[in-house]
Amino acid sequence: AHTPAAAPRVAFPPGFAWGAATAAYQIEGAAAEDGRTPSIWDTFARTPGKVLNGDTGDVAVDHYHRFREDVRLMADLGLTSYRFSLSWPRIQPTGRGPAVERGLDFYRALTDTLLEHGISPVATLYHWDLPQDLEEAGGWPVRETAHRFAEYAALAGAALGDRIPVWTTLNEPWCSAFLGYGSGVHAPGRTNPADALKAAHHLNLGHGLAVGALREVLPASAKVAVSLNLHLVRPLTDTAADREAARRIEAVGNRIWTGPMFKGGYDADLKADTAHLVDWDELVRPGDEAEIGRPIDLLGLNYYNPTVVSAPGEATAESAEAARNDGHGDSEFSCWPGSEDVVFHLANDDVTAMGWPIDATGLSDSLAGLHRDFGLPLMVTENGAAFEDEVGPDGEVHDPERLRYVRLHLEAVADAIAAGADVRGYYLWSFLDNFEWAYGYSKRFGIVHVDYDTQRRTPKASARWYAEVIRRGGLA
Ligand code: PNW
Repeated sequence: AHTPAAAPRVAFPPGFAWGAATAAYQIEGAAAEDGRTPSIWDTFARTPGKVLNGDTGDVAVDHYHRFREDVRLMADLGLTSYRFSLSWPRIQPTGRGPAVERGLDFYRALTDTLLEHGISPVATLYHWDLPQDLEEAGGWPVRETAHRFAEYAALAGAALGDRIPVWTTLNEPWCSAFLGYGSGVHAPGRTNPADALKAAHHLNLGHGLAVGALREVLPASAKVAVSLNLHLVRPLTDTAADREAARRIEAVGNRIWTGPMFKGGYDADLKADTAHLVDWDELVRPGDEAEIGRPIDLLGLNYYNPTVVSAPGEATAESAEAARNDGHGDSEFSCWPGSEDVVFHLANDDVTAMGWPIDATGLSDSLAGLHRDFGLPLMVTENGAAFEDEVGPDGEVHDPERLRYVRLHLEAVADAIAAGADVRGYYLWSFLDNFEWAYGYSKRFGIVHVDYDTQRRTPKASARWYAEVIRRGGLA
């Protein structure tokens, strides 16, 4: 039995969800089992040159077969909630037609195991794995895909709604639209700014239609949410030109989602900035913005680092590096349609293994801003850091940098709560080391180390520290 923990110095509200997060393609493996067909990420990863070292999610960390062990580890750490994603091609392989029972059975078994251990499941419907057949029919730039997504949401909600109390529609639609169809560093790897903007609208529409579909099949007590990687944008200087650069990036980075979801529609400045690329009056049909604006219960924020921008000008080696680290990846194509010439800067040079600057004030500022602008209950659905961890000779993984990163960001969450934001939970990215998209297995975000040869799991020092935070209900 545990001795009662001393009162925490930085306390969190009762019922605060202490979580960790993953996504299907990054951990499950079993890419061709039980009726699962390829998604755009299978196709992309199997295309030479797209993912570092030719890595794929074919096996990943074999969570599909090891979920019982993984849930036991979560329980050992005392997690009260777990955020994962449902693989669309496991549930509805072609993106059309009835659900596959064997696919649903995996998520029934996973959620049963979570619930047996007192861990509350949070399911994401779409963490980037579009069925390849739907990409071949045009993908997200095509309006029909939004309707297909809502149908899949209804199937999943009807089958699993009795056991999953919190549902999120999309994870980071900014990445799906602008890395997937703009810069091309994510699947499907297309590079057309007009298509990227069309994808953005159809992701929004898919979200709204899915919220409607979920409300019809979920129990009244279920909560519906979305996870957005909203950029905390800061102008490099206070000049009008730099503030204008920040306005442009906020428009196409953030307000393109939050405008129609929470404020009734797309802002005029966003449409003006991109009018040379798409005809918004043709793209957005009457009723679309109302559909996208269906009320949701919680807003999920994924936060890693702030974004510093300045007016178009001479790009430097430093700004090229900053641009890469803001998602441009290794691409000559921009992920900022209509604002390609804005210059990016690193907020500071205290960086993670991704090269992402560590600045937790961006998280408290983001949460405070979202609370002020939208007044919704919030969750931090992702926050965490990659570092170059190694298993030491003592068999332990010492990761003081990750521990420090998480501590700073939990303090920032507490600051936002103290300032009045209604933050309901925190999901550390990630529970396990996993397939880090274009970086393959080269970047480790887990609080649990995975040996990719043996699939052996080893909780890192940061995991043991997080367990202690959870036991105390806050920071010592
Ligand atoms: C998020 N960017 O991805 C995802 O939701 C996770 O699946 C991922 O593993 C995690 O963050 C860490 O990368 C992002 O370049 C990928 O701006 C790229 C960017 C942002 C988020």
